[in-house]
Amino acid sequence: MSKNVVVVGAQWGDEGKGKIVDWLTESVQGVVRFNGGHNAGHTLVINGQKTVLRLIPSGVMHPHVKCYIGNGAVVSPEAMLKEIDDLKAHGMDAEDRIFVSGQCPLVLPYHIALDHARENALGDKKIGTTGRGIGPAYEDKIARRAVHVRDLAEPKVFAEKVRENCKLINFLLANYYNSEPVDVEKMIEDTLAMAPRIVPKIRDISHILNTKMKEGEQFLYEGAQGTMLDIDHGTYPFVTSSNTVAGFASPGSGVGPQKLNYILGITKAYCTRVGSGPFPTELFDEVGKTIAKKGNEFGAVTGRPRRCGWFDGAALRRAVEWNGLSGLAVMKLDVLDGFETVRLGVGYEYKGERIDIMPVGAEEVAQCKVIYEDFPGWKEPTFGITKWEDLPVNAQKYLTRLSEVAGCPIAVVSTGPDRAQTILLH
Ligand code: 2SA
Ligand code: MG
Repeated sequence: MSKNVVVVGAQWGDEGKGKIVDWLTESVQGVVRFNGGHNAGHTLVINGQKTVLRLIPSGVMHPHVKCYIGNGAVVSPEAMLKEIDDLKAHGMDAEDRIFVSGQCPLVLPYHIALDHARENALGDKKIGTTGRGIGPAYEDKIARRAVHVRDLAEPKVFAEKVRENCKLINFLLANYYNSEPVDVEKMIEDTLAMAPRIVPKIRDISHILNTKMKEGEQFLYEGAQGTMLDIDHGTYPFVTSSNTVAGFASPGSGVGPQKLNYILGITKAYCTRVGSGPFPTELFDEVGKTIAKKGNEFGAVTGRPRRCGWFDGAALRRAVEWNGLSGLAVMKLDVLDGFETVRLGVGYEYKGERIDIMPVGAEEVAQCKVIYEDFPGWKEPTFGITKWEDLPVNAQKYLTRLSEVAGCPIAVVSTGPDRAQTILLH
């Protein structure tokens, strides 16, 4: 795969980006996060050991790799340090290889309090957020009142900004949401106590990346969440608060779009979603439960059970367009082993017509009835297979049609959680 690669989730998140980024990291010098925060949960299994990464890029398990958190991400100092300490406790000291843009908005306890209060107030209309304060932190950014990572270097400026923002937030919490206001001075003190470990990590990430690319270094841009959760294009309002599509790797890290050479879309061989919102191929029967169990489909951050369904080709087609995908990595094929029949969504019936691409907007998507093609399943296990020729013929046929419906070639097939359990096609 060529030079600078962007890896994005092509569905609703949890496609297995962590494994692929970790795997591709062998051949790059740095991995860059450009959106989201510690709402992401990227699970890696290396030599049988499981690690969950949230904010730290998934390339961190390779000691030669530098990890960059670009300006498009939001940073909780507490979550960041906890993750670094957890890694250390697992024998991976990455303290000196993690760098953060001073321009990243901070996620502070007041954002978390507001996230919870909003969700509670929405009742059964709730978004199903991860409760990590991500939405409110991006709200501050767009409203031009964000407290940035670089403010941690200026305690006075930091405290003033937080105090000012909390006038409004505490008013809302107490008077509108009927919930506990935040102890502002304690929050300032606790956060500033973490500054001595965060401030030394601040770098001009954009300039570093541009300089190093000129010198011939290669980078991986690691997206968080998935395409259908994109704030602009996803099933709004059931989306996250950042752009999850590949194009955002550019403004989210400060490199020009022409520097991004290959866009790899990660998809499962089936489909999952966590949180509320429409999901046309969702299964409510035993098959869905079997997929959830075999695929161990629980939120890596919150532990919530993920909703499961068949592969949705009409949604993937959209992801191919929105991201400009160069290739697909199809993950967790082995989870489909042993089914009598495997179904593939190839389009929808929508307003009495057949369409082959997902419509835009949550209400529109909710009205879609899926048109399926059925494939005979395969009895032989695909688990751990490393060559396309070794896959059962029925699995090959299923994947070939999946690629055709999505309108994108398959570059990688994953047959197990370990780095080694991977088929590379081109
Ligand atoms: P938020 O917290 O404001 O970003 O939530 C808004 C929506 O975005 C969804 N979202 C996610 N969907 C899948 N995976 C995510 N990360 C964790 C994981 C999720 C977890 O890897 O398993 O542990 O629950 C993630 N992060 C945000 C969220 O479900 C809302 O629909
Ligand atoms: Mg995840």
